[in-house]
Amino acid sequence: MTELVIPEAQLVGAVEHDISKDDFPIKGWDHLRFYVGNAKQAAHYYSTAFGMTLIAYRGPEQGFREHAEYVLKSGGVTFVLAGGVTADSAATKHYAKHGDGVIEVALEVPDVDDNYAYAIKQGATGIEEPHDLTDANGTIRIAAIATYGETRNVLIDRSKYNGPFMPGFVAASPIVDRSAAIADGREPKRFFQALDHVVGNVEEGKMLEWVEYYQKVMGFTNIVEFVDDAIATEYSALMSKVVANGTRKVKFPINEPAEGMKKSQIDEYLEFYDGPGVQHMALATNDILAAVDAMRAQGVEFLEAPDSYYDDTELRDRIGTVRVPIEELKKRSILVDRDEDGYMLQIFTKPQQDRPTVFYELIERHGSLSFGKGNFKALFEALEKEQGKRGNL
Ligand code: TYF
Ligand code: FE
Repeated sequence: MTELVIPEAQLVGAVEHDISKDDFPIKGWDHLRFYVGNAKQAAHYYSTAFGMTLIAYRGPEQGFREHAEYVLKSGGVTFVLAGGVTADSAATKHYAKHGDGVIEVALEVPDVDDNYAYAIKQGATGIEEPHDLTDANGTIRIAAIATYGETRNVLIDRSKYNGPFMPGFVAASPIVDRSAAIADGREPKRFFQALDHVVGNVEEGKMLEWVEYYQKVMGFTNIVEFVDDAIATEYSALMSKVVANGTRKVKFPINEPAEGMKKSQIDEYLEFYDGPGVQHMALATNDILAAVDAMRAQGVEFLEAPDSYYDDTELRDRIGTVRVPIEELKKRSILVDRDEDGYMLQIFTKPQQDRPTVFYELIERHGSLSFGKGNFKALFEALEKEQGKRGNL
């Protein structure tokens, strides 16, 4: 299988924009750091089921006595899986309260001190002041500010560093050998290439506060989509707004529960995560069909779309022609939506840990810069079906 190479900007719907004039310039995503119950096993899951490659590690062997941390990559996406080695480590405590979850959403910036100073001036809460981390491979400048729940936005300048990840980490070899699966076409080289958006769930009545927070602190703007009142009460009982930086590489949808006929999927998250946090991460892929086939073959569970979603003539009229016959999408439960700029294909996994909290989206954009508004009804009905099975509706 030859990998179709699509420029990252196109994959994630980025637009032409000069960050040098921004108050809070962002080069792009750096990494997502997770606190998990068992990082060794999670690293194996993300290697097999998500096709990611282990590139770096640090733990007790390197003198880090609290955590074992595994760095996995797929194209431009970097995950750091940190597990507690001791009963009172930060990861162990975080896991006890929240289950597996995201602790850091890290952004690469040109000058950490400038970004940090601006954020603090604009009302952000500092968690770590700018400081250097140094080893034989160079220096990283890093700082952290607080966002919703216990989640942090980390700011990183890695322009003076050329080690495998960050000072203290050592290079590591892949956990699994996928070369045979790639050679015989069962798996694409990468299942996904870039991070598209990271969604936060916040408490009822707090969505606008967090939208305004990102507008003030990071100079983000509110883009397109929101879940309007009609959809909110009839199907999903949630409200959602999206903020993005100037290049639109970094997109943060923020959800809050709304009063509806049923208990909101956002309420279920807030209850089981025990507070606000990252709900889903959208992974941009240049071949969603190959990615879904490979992930399903490894046991990843996706939300099912009803057959009626595809048989609807309204769908065919609204969508027009896409790169594959609708039957190919139907076979895999891949959803499709079109806006004024183009179309996109998307699919959602079921929760990826015991608690009904964090999940993933795969997204293949073809010009479309939005979030699948046309799919909200079908998607939210599928989500609520699962919520009902868990007895949480
Ligand atoms: O990120 C988005 O906006 C879409 C749709 O609880 C969505 O992926 C919105 C809210 C939600 C699940 C999916
Ligand atoms: Fe999404």
